[in-house]
Amino acid sequence: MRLYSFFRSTAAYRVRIALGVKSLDHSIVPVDLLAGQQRSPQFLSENPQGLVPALTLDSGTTLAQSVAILEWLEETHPDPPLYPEGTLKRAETRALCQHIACDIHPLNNLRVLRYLSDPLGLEQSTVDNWYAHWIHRGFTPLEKAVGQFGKKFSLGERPGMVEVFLIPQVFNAYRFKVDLTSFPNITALDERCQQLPAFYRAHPSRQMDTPQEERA
Ligand SMILES: N[C@@H](CCC(=O)N[C@@H](CS)C(=O)NCC(=O)O)C(=O)O
Repeated sequence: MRLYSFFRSTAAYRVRIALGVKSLDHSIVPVDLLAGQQRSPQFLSENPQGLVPALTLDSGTTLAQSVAILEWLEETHPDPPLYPEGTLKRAETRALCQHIACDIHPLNNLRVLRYLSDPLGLEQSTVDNWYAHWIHRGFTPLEKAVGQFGKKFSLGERPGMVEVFLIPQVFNAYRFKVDLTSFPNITALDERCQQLPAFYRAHPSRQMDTPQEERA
């Protein structure tokens, strides 16, 4: 499998974590979003949506959209599972994941933040306030949900789909210097996950396209 990725992309980071948790062999094809490579004819021929991640399977088919890719990985490589047992628990997990993927991430992704600056003309400080506002609104219900994991993970002794979505969003919030002191459960969960090999290796500071100055 080939994962089209950008080191800092939170949506690609989700898929990198899941590939690692499931120990699936893959190569990474970096797509430099800052240089606009996502709009190149070559990349658009792989993923007409012009976004990372995209996953090219051994059959040659390319899947787009991180949620679709993660669901495909879970269905075709169920071991270890990223969802809990039981239809209700799985629905609750999907609700948390979609809260992040649909209600937080799209408001704060690269093209939206850029549009706020140009053409809308907002100052960088106002764009930063926009970013922090949506993180605070989004993290408030998540903080309560994560509190129920105690000092463990969403699946008890191990992390699952909630962490796959949440940890990249926490990374991005830190990158934008959002004050996360009112989210101690979330930041503690992030620290626990960073100790685990799949999360450690998927981190944006450890990718082949990570610039020297952003390497861990
Ligand atoms: N809903 C998509 C979002 C993908 C997305 O927004 N990717 C960003 C990076 S995190 C991207 O490729 N941005 C390129 C651009 O905005 O031009 C998913 O979950 O895969």
